[in-house]
Amino acid sequence: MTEPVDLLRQMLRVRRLEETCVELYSAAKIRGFLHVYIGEEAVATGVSSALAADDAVVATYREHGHALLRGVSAEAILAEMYGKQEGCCRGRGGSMHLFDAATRFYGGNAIVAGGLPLAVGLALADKMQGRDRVTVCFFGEGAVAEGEFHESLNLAALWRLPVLFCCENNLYAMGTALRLVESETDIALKASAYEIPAWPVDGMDVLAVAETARRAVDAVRGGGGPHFLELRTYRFRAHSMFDPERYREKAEVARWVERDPIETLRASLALPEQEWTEMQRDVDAELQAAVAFAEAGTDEPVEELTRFVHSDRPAR
Ligand SMILES: Cc1ncc(C[n+]2csc(CCOP(=O)(O)OP(=O)(O)O)c2C)c(N)n1
Ligand SMILES: [Mg+2]
Repeated sequence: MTEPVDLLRQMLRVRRLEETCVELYSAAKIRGFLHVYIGEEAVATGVSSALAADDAVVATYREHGHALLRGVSAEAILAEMYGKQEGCCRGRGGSMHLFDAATRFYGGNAIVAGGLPLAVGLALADKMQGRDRVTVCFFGEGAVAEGEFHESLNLAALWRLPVLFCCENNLYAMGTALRLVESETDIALKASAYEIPAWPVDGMDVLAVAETARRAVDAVRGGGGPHFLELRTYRFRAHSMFDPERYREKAEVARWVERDPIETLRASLALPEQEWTEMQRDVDAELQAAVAFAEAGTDEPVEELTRFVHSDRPAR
């Protein structure tokens, strides 16, 4: 089991990565869309701590932290966002489409609910090949309104596939509040309707997330079929860098910020000030090196831009 202090460090790495992205975006170093995970770190950190090296992760466009936790380097992530060749997708994916086959990180997906069928396919392949691997699929509660959510849960349950569904319920899908669009807002209950064991989890408490995820992953790996976690969390920042946030009250945001997962764990561990300072220094050094790496990266030559768009014509 991952030590609590290591969970703290991992959450801090995700937080600093996201804060760095915001700074770089403001400086126009990163362009396009940018969605950050600040406030939700306990979810990806706790779940990732339960995974083995050859398990797979599928995530959304809010996935920088998930990639980092899976083992994609901060260098490869930032270079990707800069659009540099040294990025994990040669700079062609950008913020929303991080992907890395070596760590079995299967994206980064801009389509709401688009990752669910992909995860079910990965899990089906593992089951057919008799491989002892688990696929974890992260998605927002906005995905619950999509047909793919229901199709994917149904097939995963019917075929008893080794997939762990992790719904990051942060209460909003862009400006749409969950309570205004779903007749049943208990998402774990919805998943239970597909005969999938499903639990709500406090997504601001990394220890609770890690423990529940460990049990769920063990059950999936043990042949128990798909499992489902509804991780109740909150994003502290806007949906993306273009969002005036007119759909929620500042007081509501402030109430959740009081439950900051990093500050909560730090307080409960009573970490000595010196250890905390050192941890911050190490994480900052990692990110400074990653920024320098991305800055020094190379743009793809213009003549290569059509490469990978179509496959080369096979020789006859
Ligand atoms: C199929 C589809 N419909 C609409 C959109 C536009 N869109 C982008 S993000 C988003 C909200 C999704 O919210 P949620 O799933 O709760 O994830 P969160 O952003 O809260 O992490 C929407 C509707 C999209 N990307 N894909
Ligand atoms: Mg949401």
